[in-house]
Amino acid sequence: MGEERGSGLTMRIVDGKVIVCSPGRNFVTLKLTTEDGIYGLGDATLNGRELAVAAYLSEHVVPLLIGRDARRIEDIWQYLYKGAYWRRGPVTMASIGAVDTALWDIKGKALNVPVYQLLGGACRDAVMVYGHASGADIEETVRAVAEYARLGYKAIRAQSGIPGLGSTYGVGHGKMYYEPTEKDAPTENLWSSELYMNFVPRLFERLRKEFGSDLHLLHDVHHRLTPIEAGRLGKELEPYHLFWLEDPVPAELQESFRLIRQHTTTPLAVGEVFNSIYDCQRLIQEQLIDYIRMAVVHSGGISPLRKIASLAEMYHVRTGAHGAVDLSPVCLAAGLHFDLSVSNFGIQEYMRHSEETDRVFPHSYTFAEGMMHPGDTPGLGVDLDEKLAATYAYRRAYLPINRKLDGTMHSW
Ligand code: CS2
Ligand code: MG
Repeated sequence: MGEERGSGLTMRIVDGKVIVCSPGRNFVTLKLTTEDGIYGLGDATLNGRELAVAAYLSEHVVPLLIGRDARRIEDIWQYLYKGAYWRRGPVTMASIGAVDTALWDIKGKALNVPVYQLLGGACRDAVMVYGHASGADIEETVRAVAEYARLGYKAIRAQSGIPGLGSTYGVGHGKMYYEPTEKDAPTENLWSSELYMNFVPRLFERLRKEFGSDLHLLHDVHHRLTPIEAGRLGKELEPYHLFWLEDPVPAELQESFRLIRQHTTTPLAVGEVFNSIYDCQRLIQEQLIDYIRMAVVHSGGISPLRKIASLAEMYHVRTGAHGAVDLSPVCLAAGLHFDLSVSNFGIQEYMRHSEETDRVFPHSYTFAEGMMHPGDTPGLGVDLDEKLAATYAYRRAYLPINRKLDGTMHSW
């Protein structure tokens, strides 16, 4: 089973443990241990559906890994992807992604190098990240953007409450931390595309007036518009030179981006809910987007994400990985190694984790002047304090849902 001829060495996987904890929010982590005591971590968190992935891993994947050679990363990925018969899907891909990430971590530790060195080495000194500024109204959002700029961020995503709508997704309660889920049952938000589209250009007009043209400004539509509405919004935002407009429409229908592209030069970013290269191959090959936002955990790991980045590179599409709080520090670290090593990196999302989360996942990555670096610790440079993790019990939590003013379910 997977022995390399002539090497005389093996590094058998002897244990696989799935750790579910909730230091401020829910995380699922896979820990694989080899016969020589080296262990690797992989993030397997699927926000709001965590236990499905935990069961997939512990019931169906870990038993297959015991005795397998941890050095054979690509072969194990193919074995789990093709061998499942049921390819793709967020649960499968988050599970495979956790295995792949843990194996890269192990290989880095075994060879005593940070993972980015295994991926071809650094293409840049550090990785530009964007932070999340939000407020209940324009004035509060302006203050939040100013705070991020003061902290050194070169790129800031701005979201604001919309007059006439009670609560809006993407608008945080606290200052620096934003948590989208609610315990026990989903919050129901009200939505009006008309009110939203009339408001957003005013927000960015104000932000450009306040901060000038150098700061990168981003905005997330959260899949809420139709293609023609997104075309109009993109066009109206053109004078404010956004770095990107994210998830303008639900993206199951890749060709819908043709319509948006016909109407606007505002750069488009999409992909946080994708889990396979087949979710974005048309978007990339027809150059319908500018940034692909898939992250390590939900795309099936570092190995497949590198293939997606290579496809994107051919078509002038850059990466802009999802990095919200539900992607654990293990995924963030894996993302930073990936970001540092691919030539067509664009930007990395960085939503700060809570202090509780950071204590459970000690890490070597750092933030300074709007840039991040994964550090030079062998492997990914993230650990998991299992004892501390065990003090934070899992609690069911859901992402909000969205209804139009007449009660119709709307895209979240
Ligand atoms: C958002 C996230 O970070 C983003 O761009 O869209 O808040 C996203 O909704 C959550 O990560 C979903 O789990
Ligand atoms: Mg988003």
